[in-house]
Amino acid sequence: MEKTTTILVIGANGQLGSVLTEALKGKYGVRHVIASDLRAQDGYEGIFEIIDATDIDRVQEVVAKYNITQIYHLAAILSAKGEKDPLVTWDVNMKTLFNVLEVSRKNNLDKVFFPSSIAVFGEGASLVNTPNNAYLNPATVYGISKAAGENWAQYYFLKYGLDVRSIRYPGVIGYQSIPSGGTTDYAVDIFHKAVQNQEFECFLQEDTTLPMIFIDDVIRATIELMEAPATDISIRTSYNLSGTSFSPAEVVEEIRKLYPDFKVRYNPDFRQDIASKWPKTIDDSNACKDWGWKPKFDLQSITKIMIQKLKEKYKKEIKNPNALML
Ligand code: NAD
Ligand code: AKB
Repeated sequence: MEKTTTILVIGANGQLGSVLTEALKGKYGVRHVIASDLRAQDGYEGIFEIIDATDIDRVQEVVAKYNITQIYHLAAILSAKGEKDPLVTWDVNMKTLFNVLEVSRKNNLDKVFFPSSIAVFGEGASLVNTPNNAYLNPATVYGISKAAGENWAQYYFLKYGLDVRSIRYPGVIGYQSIPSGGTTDYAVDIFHKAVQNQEFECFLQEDTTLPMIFIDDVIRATIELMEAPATDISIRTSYNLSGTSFSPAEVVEEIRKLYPDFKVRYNPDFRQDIASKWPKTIDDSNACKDWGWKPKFDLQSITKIMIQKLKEKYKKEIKNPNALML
């Protein structure tokens, strides 16, 4: 008899987790997706468990309680925040991953998803059209933890046959929450400032081009990879993934088509050093070939949707000052 797919999402309150959990519930049913994070989510509709993934007993307890068959392990400390306390970042990012891999192996889980990042690359790689197998010499503790994580994912696959799948996400742009702790976060914040008619202070230089992706594309990519036949997965470290690429100056130009008076001040900080060592564009031909990846959103369409959704959000908030984020 076929097992019922039951999914545990770790880090479900975050920028990605909050949207991915809803997409998975739509696909597998509310009773078959267990959301979890360090703290409960206000008003969450569905099953939610508080899990600190550094505690392996707690991960095991929830996996056993719901007969979990797949884990999406999203919990991590991101690039900019990670530099504030490198040892804590290493500890959290690696311990949570090892706990997920060990519990998954011991409980014979069907599949595990572990997101990596463009942060695995550094100056040793060609930063234009960066190939999947480029040399990895990340300069942040976050990037080091993701590069190590990719290799551990492959190790568990080769040694134990655990079906771990991974994508190197670009910077994710979505309207559902305000990200924090990342180097690509400016590309979300800038839209919030534009629709509120506020000046935007950008922590990156205007010509810093980075790979970015719209939230709908990233959720679709994740689910498409996880649903691909195992025989199609030729990369067991992590897949490069491309959405689009742009600089702050290019987003500003696009926003000014709708808000001609939008003002920006450039005030680069330590995040500029991080961004300068990341790719500008990504070669994702392996993802295209293996599981048919094709992005749908470019800067123009992202700008249109972000502005429209955020305008609706702020209008709702003015009508009801107690309204929650979308
Ligand atoms: P986020 O910071 O918004 O969310 C991470 C969540 O993990 C938070 O809700 C946090 O409370 C939770 N968490 C942290 N420590 C935990 C622990 N010990 N146990 C349980 N939960 C814990 O991050 P995000 O942007 O949603 O990113 C999700 C994943 O995708 C991360 O692994 C990140 O590295 C990766 N990623 C994100 C981006 C991006 O642009 N957002 C890009 C590349 C990769
Ligand atoms: C960050 O900026 O840290 C993340 C990422 C690209 O991994 N958005």
